[in-house]
Amino acid sequence: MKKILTLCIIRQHPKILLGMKKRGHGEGKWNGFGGKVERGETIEEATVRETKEEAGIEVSRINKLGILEFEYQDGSGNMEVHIFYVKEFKGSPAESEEMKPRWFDVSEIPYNQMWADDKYWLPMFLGGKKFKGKFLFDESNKIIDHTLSELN
Ligand code: 6OG
Repeated sequence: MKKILTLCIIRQHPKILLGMKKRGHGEGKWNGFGGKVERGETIEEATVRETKEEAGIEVSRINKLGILEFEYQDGSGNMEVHIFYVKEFKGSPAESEEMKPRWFDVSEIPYNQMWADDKYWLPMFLGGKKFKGKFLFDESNKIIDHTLSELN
């Protein structure tokens, strides 16, 4: 079965907040904040909860911009990730057991230390576009195939 996950990227122009994942899936990569949606919880509630747990901040007025499906060639770990844009939050970003947050200027996004799919969709996200797509990875996390389209 497909897991449903969230991904939250905070933007205060000209910077976005990313976190360095310290453990588990995606360790050593910069990414937004997020994780699995738990039973009894909406996708939006999970987005708020995960961002609080991982970055210590309380986001509000979250805005969904994208839905991406990730699949692995061996059939393992299929997921559907809901991607949110956030402008407002309370508190200041703090390191957690899972993530080390840092602001990046939008002209200096560390794509070579991010998931391979990010360079495809993050420019759309930063342009305020809505999108959906699907990425197929091999076991070394290389993209074998993908689709990506803008939604109106
Ligand atoms: P936990 O499994 O640690 O949350 N995530 C991905 N993000 C991108 N950009 N590309 C991928 O390519 C990803 N796979 C997972 C979703 C994992 C977090 O990492 C995101 C979640 O926010 C395969 O709970």
